[in-house]
Amino acid sequence: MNKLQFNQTTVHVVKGDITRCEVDAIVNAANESLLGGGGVDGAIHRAAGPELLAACRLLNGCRTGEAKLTPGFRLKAAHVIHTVGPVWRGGTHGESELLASCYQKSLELAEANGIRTLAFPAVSTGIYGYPLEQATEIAVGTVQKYLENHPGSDISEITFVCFDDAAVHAYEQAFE
Ligand code: AR6
Repeated sequence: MNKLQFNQTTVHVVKGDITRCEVDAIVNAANESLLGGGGVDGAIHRAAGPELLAACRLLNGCRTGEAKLTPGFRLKAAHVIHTVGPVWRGGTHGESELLASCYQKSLELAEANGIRTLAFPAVSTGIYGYPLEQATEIAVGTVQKYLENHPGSDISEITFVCFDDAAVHAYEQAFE
């Protein structure tokens, strides 16, 4: 299964490059400095241009599990939601709660800013080492819980954007 429907919101998984998504907001898997890095963070900063770093400098960082908003500058997406996932340290350091918080806070920020279409990367599953299957279960479960708790949500589309087939497969499993 690669698609779920909750009231007026479609949740789906696609393979691709999140920097090319034509959505209201893409989510960045950032670090607490918000001053750029590798992985999807580096790709988003390259695609958005130097204005994004300048905007991020004004935010004074972001704590793990929190989310902050900037414009998208040269991206097709009007906004970037920067969230900071936990570094995987064996699973006994609150990683699952922090990762769930990334999705919850990103959705709340999107809703508060009139964002209707939103794309997430698989936060924490690259450089931060979070096991993929566990991370995608948290991603899908947190989105599902959010939509169940917000039946009037104006968010119409949530896309999980994956760089590779393994991640697509993990989301499809989590959708079952
Ligand atoms: N589009 C979609 N997914 C992508 C893209 C892309 N363009 N590029 C990578 N991914 P990671 P993290 C996938 O490492 O684990 C940075 O240095 C990737 O395959 O980007 O949260 C930050 O500054 C993986 O599945 O983020 C932090 O220091 C997922 O995105 C640190 O890395 C997340 O991988 C954050 O590490």
